[in-house]
Amino acid sequence: MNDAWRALEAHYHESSGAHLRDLFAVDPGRAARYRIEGAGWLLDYSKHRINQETLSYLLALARSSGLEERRENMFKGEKINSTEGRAALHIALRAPRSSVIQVDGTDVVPSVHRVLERMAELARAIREERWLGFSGRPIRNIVNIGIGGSDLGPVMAYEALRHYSDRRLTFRFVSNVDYTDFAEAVRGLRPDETLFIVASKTFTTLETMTNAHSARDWLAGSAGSDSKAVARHFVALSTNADAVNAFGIPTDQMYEFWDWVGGRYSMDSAIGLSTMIAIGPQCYSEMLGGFHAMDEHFRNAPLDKNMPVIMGLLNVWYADFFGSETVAILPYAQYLKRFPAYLQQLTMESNGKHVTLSGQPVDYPTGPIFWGEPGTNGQHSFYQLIHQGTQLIPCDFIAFGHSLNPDTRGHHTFLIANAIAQAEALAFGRPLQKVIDEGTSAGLAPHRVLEGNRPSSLLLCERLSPAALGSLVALYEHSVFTQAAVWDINPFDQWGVELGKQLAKRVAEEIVSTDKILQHDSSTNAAIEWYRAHHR
Ligand code: G6Q
Repeated sequence: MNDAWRALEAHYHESSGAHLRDLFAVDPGRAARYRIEGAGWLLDYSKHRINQETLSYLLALARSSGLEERRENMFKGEKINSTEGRAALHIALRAPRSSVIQVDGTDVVPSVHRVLERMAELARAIREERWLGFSGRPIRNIVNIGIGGSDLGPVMAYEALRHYSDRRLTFRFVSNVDYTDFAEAVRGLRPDETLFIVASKTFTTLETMTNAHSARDWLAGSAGSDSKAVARHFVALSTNADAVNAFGIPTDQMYEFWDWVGGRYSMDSAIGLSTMIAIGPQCYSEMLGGFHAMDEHFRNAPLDKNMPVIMGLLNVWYADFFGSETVAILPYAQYLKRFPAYLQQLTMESNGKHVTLSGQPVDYPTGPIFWGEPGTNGQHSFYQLIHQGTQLIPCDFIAFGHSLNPDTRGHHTFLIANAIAQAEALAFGRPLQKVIDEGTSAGLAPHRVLEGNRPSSLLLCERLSPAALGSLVALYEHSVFTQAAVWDINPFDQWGVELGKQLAKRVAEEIVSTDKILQHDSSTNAAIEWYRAHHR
């Protein structure tokens, strides 16, 4: 805890009692003051429990944590993922052809564009019906098999950009090792019209490889044992060429990426192949343009006019000083229905860390829990708790000026009116006197009071275009980075997921070999025995 932290803490104790009603009343220019534009997005953060002093303390904290230097190190390709000895260079995935970004003395930009060109060739071949299945029929169905970072980005992007997709093609996504996921995904599909994309950075992930083998069996059931015929129905997205070959996918059907692309930062690497097939190379390149525009904003805008920096610092403010444990992501756009799930991985796998970069235990809360649902659906379910519950839950409202499906009944206006109104209700509430003045009985009045003073950001954009999605994702990537810098943690590793994987392997072996003596705790032993007895 440094001086900047202590100064912010003192400021919190002095200022946190202020109500947003008063902050707005004394400052008519508040909305204009707390507003940033960049990369096609407008951030209104005036409904946060901050004043100019708060901002200066937060920015001082960011500077004292070395945010600017850390950011430069990321953009320069330094091995900032120190626990894995790797760079974290997702910004190179969307860098223009003319950029030079070096890792270990080699410019990675030409390789990025080479893979993008190969992806575009495949996307065009499928969209122009030149990629044929074993019976000579064109591919109509694309099934992405992957999990975690190799699934959440592709699913989210497909749903988000569905409006731009080639509607002749069917897209399905298989992630869970539960066979049901695979069985339902291929239900009704013709094998000779189906292409499987096996998306796995390591090509060793249990879930993905199990599903990939089931896919091969499913195809072989129709195509027979001719491995060349089967191979025509598989492409791989990976960093592990040997494992891809061993699976039987020819090298020219592998689209590579690199160890400096983290799984949850990979939706715009080769992992985005399904997205590119869906929306076409042109739209995909517009999406990359959106990512890049936000990268430039993050790298160059002054900290106090920097959207990801301000959003990241606000998360720190609530998590560490107000004790908020969660952040709600509330997109008022049905196409963004998987965006909260995507952000859960990006934020929580990145910043759910208990030690600093040097391995010391942190003595302050790190990554809050991210969750959410599209508006207006959430309003009819959990918003009650956000308005009147005992927890303080900062909210991100995301809304667009235009619908991609215009209507004549004013759906979009109702949709956006709700987003705006919810932010207003959260901030200003409904005080007791107003409730009484409205004629509510004394007994009921306390139940109808909304204390307000509940913070939110409003993120606005013209329309949900590929570029808008790219810049939105990059905005959160860099906000996560900002928080990690302040907390002095590594947002690019995920050691916490290892133990469960190892134990699952051991348990699976013990279930199969029933003669093995169980040496876990009594509860784990009992669960294994229960399954051995029931799964016969
Ligand atoms: C993401 C994580 C993790 C990873 C999956 C899939 O940052 O590393 O979610 O993406 O475990 O890994 P593979 O792509 O190697 O199959």
